[in-house]
Amino acid sequence: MPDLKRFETLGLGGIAHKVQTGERLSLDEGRALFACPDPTAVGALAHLRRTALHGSRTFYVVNRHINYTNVCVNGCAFCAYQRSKGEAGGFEMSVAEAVERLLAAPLPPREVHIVGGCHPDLRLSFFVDLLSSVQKALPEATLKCFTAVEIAHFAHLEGISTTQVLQTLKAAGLAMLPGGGAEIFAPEVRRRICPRKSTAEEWLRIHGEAHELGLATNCTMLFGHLESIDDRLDHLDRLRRQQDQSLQKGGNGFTCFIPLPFQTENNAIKVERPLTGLDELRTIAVSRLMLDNIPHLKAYWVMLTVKQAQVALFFGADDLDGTVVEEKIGHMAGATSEQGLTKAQLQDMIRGLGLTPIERDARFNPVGGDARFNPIDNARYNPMQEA
Ligand code: V47
Ligand code: SF4
Repeated sequence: MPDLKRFETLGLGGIAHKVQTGERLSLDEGRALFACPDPTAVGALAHLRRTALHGSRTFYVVNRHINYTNVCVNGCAFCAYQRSKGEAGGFEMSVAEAVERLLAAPLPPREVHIVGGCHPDLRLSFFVDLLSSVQKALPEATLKCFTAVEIAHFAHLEGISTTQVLQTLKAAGLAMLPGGGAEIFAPEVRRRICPRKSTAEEWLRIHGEAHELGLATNCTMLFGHLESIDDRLDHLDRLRRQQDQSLQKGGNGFTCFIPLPFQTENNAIKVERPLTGLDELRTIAVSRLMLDNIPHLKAYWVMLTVKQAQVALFFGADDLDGTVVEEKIGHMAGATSEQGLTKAQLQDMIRGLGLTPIERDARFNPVGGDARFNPIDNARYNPMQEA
């Protein structure tokens, strides 16, 4: 039973009541959570919500990231990964090389995560070939590839609609879009950090189109750069409104939200006050509480560090992501985490926290020996109604 007195003393009594009944929190209530002097109380509320949704279950996936090029026409100010065409350090990976790397992964990946820069010359036929070759080489894997920003770029290069691009890629094996490219939706900040990238409206529209076509998608928020607390709340609110719309239309929706703390190295943004560990945890917790219609929240250890990701599992997160194997975007911007983790490391880490590891596929269906857990029963479990 939650200690309601503790939340009342902090002025969070009304919010605690809503968290118990599953009622939607307002933006003002989000502000109160960010302003609360005790971040551990905010974390405790988020943990109640996480536990109501998933019990002690903590998901992980055997996956492999492939970054096929770092050549990009967008030049976002926060990006340490991007190079211009012809610039030293730029690279393009061939289809054969991508397949070779995937086949060389220590375990066959169940989720293949492919993203890259917006390359001026790579045409849609290249990506169709890439998807069908990967699917042929790894028939069991779910292909989670290309951010909405890349989809918009392909459509621009081909002179066709983003829906047509999605249909073409779906026919070649695409099952999911990853959540990248959302950054922060507030137009004034977006103009300063990624002026050439798709707008918020475009990003959300493309995810809505993907949902209607039966593709699942993830969503992200890049935080800790030039945005305000209100910008973060606006971002979360736009995501949950898009999710309402997608679900009302009967399509798929966002499966998982990934909060991405800004990595400060090798890029053009100078932050006045870098994020503290508690800022990161509070933002994760508020996200869990505001995003009442998105089932999963990822503690992405690559950006958080492994230790902070473990704490995040008690601040609202229920997923540790995966083995990853090789990651460039965060590490080139100064992420100090490992390059990859083994399945045994992920399991031991989760068990060591007293939580229950569940191996999942890209859509969060339990797999292997863990397939006996029924995700629907799981969602009904509510410890707040037990006492
Ligand atoms: O869109 C770029 C971010 C994202 C920096 O969907 C940075 O399952 C922090 O979206 N500091 C790509 N972040 C990563 C991403 C992702 C990762 C894992 C899983 C999933 C998923 C999605 O990385 C970009 C951008 O927002 N990024 N530079 C930086 N300096
Ligand atoms: Fe290009 Fe993505 Fe980097 Fe922006 S974040 S410059 S779109 S690779």
